Amino acid sequence: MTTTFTAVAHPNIALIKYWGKSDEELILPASPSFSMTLDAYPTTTTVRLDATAAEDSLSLDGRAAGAGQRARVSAFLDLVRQRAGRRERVVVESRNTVPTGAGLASSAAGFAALAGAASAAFGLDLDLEELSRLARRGSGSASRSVHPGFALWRTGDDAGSYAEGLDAGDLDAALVIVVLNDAAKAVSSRVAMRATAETSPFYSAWLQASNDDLDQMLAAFEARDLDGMGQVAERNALRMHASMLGAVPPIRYLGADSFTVLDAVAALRAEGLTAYATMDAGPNVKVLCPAGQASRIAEALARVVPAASIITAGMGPGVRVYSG
Ligand code: 2P0
Repeated sequence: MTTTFTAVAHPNIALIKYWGKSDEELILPASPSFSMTLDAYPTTTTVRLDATAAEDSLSLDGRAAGAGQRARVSAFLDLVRQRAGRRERVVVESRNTVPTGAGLASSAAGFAALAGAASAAFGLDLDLEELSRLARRGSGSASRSVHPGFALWRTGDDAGSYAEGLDAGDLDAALVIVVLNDAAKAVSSRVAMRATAETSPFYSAWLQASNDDLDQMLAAFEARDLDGMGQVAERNALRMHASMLGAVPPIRYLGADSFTVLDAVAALRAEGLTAYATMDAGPNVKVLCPAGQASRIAEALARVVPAASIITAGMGPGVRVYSG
């Protein structure tokens, strides 16, 4: 029997954000989120069973991972072992092409790939719903990277909270990703969303507004109305950042360059282009646009932030698992 499996997963960018949990241990979101899985920055993770090892080992890009990362991955693997009724330790090797911890969703691709490879290695035959639920326990946003294209991650209890894939039909969408700074962030999303929920007077307003934003996003998505989707996405991202700015102490991921890009995106809209910005737990800006406008938008943004690295991503595949 093969005991080595490899999985490939891609990051996703939320157009309606996940920012806050109703349950920290089960990683249940306080509000629903909606995302696009990218066709860029894949993470490839191999899991090999090692019946003789006393503990799990983890390498990231060829280097042994630190104790904190190893503990987080081992705790996740314990969930898989428990479910499979197995005890073997494993060797995990992961290669990540996205800058880790820079607000570019590295944990989403990472835990989606780990969920795929580990569940296969331990003989679990999970459908996408079950795989999404499992990936969620590693990192909330990973629940969405299981799916290709667009996904909706609903609130619920442990059984009810998973992402479902949505049919994008003939929707024409791309994201121009403006990487202003690829250094790891000072405050992790996990810590920052907890601090926002505990200390920001704007947090309850954020939850209410984001639920309303989702309804409008889904209506625009059903109508294949990219302008409508973009308007809601940009507003939702700014509302998430506004909730963090109200935390004590304030959490500020956006920098001066982020606002320079936001101004440039507004100027492109004034010229008639379909371009809307979204920002996650970092200064980088992702611009939603039709694929046919992406190169013009990327060129315009390169002129205003010449030090940035800019790539364009389209709709990507869901997690794929291979034997070996
Ligand atoms: C999102 N982010 O919806 C939001 C927007 C960052 C900003 O999901 O604690 O790394 O592991 O569940 O998934 C980042 O949060 O947090 C995130 P955990 P995760 O994409």
